[in-house]
Amino acid sequence: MSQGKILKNRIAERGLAHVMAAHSPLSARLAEEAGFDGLWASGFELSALFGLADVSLVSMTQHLDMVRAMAEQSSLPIVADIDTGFGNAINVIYATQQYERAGAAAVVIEDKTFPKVTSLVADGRQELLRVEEFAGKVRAAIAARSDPDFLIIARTEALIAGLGEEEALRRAAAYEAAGADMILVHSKQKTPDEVESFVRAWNGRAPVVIVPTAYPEMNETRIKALGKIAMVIYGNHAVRASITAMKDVFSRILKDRGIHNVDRDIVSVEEVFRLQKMDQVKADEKRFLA
Ligand code: SPV
Ligand code: MG
Repeated sequence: MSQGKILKNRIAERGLAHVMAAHSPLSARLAEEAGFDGLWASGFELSALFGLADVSLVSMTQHLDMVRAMAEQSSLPIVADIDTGFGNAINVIYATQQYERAGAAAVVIEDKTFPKVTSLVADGRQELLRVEEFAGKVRAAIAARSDPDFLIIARTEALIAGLGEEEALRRAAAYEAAGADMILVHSKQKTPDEVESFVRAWNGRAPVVIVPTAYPEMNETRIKALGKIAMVIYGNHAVRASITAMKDVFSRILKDRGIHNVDRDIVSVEEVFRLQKMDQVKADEKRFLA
């Protein structure tokens, strides 16, 4: 069964897919063990991993390599964040083919101009493409996929750009008409109201995807009460959790002048061996090393 079909089935079974951000094969495996339904190959997280701002600096090849590596280590469906599609509709064709081959289940393409500026930053320069041009990119992605279950998710940044609900709805309808399987609507308001209002007003057939980073009170109960939302993406919680943990442990080691206190609070080396599948290496040694 294709990855796209697996993701569609999960949504059909559970009503709502919980998708966790990942920036490495290790974080992908941890998300899978925790029980998430899918992985968000986040551009923000991978940029942060390189110490870079999320402004189209990480190349498609770098992101694609990471998606491939995550697909090798986790069986969860991957929703690939391909930003603007790395250029125009021609770039989108190539990107869609590459991400499908890399083992992703879906791509999310956003209607900003290239190079993009990260969505949640205060006073970010948010420029949107003309609706017709972005609809062409959606059509290009649909035409480029080989598996009809590979999901093309169109993301509108109309609310992020401050253009209001009417413009967000107009864009979502145009992208649905262009063939998008789902509509991701992003918001940086601190409360769920803006997105809740959009979802209530949305009368398209395409399910909605949300990334409630800025409005964390949007929990499963609220999402399910709204209906129409098929997927919730926890957009940057892997990298933020790692930063919290590393900051804490690093500062304690220096404060304690040693590792004696932190040792009991961090995972054991044996746990890392488990995640690295060291048992398999030992078994293979027994079998194959003469
Ligand atoms: C990402 O995680 O890269 C996203 C979500 O696109 S956000 O950073 O909130 O725009
Ligand atoms: Mg992104």
